[in-house]
Amino acid sequence: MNEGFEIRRNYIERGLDTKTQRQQTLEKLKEELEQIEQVKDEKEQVKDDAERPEKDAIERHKSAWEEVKSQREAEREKERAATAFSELDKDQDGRVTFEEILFHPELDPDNTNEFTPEEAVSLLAEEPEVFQDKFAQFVWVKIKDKYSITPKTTETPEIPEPPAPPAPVDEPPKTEGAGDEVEDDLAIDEEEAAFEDDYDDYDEDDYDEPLEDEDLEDEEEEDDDDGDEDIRRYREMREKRKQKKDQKTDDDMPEYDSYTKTLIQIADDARAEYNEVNDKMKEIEKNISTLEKEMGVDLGMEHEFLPLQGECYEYSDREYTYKLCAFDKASQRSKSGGSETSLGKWGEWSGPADNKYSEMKYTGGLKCWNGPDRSCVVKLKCGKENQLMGASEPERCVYEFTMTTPALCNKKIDLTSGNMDGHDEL
Ligand code: MAN
Repeated sequence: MNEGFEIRRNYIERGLDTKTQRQQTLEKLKEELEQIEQVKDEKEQVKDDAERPEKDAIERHKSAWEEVKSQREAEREKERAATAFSELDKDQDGRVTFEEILFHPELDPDNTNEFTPEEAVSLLAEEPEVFQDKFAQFVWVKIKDKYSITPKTTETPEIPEPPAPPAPVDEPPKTEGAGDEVEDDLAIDEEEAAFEDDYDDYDEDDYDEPLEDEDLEDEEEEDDDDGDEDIRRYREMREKRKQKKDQKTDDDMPEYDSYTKTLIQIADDARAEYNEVNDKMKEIEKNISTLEKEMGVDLGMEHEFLPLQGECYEYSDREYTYKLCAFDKASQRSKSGGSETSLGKWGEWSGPADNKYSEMKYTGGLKCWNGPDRSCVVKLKCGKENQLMGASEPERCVYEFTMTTPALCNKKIDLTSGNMDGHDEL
């Protein structure tokens, strides 16, 4: 008791010191917060001011690009109409007649087997024949979705060849020609699809690292290793596809002009500065909230429980290891493994009115099956060390820890007289 009494004195000193320190730190943090809030507001203003012209310039660039694209599309549409006109105009007399339209049964408006002259006339804007201008203006839009080019020699309709079956995966890779881009793409698609069908189980990521030269040599020697060969070809395909994606085509938006780029750069800088200050501010707010939480805990009349705050203590019986993190949480872990079971979070001092600091209560732990949320009471008594002395479960899911702490040693014995000379430090 006497040793504990001395330690308690020290605890009180530390407790009061820390209390003052915390108050000072909190004040400083609050000042910093006020200042940084101001800086943040300023940076936000600068950022907003930079983002407005940036947004306008980007929108201008984009809408100019949209304009170009739609003009190009209109051009292409005109070309398509001209090509169709020339193909439809079988006798090349500069007019498309309803008789010529009848060569295209796919244009039948009601998709019946019978494509009548009346129906053909209706497609030609109710005329028996149209010139190119009128065709482009009124007719093309009505037929373009259904129209399909047929071979010029229609006397004996040709039966189209059935499409070639997809290339089997163990065929040698096709040599790349200066062929049509679309066809090329389709070939990659087909080959890739065939590969993926056969090699569903491969995890692409497993094969992402670049092949060493050695590996390639090995592959050449060990021809029987089809799997590796396929993987290499699959990678080649992906690489080809990637290169295609990276190439800029006429359909990609052109780079921003230098004026817009400058505005974006200015706005980027303003955003970066704003974010930096904003992050700092959040950090300060977090520190304030942690500190306020710590300061919100009742650490005894003289702050004598402060040295326990943030410390954890353990006690093991045959089945479980119990843990108390003072003013934070209590838990239980089975010795045979498994995860920690929460027995409650710091709640309140729950001792009797004349000895309030002799008992702590932790509540709201993991729900007990068919029972209450787990909770834990910690019975404290004077001892020269902070130590968990026991743990029990007097009722199912209601736990009781016993603990010694010098923080409760508020009496001193006169060793000569045996008198309890101590009294509350107060
Ligand atoms: C676990 C432990 C015990 C508790 C039971 C209730 O086994 O938390 O302490 O009694 O659950 O089901």
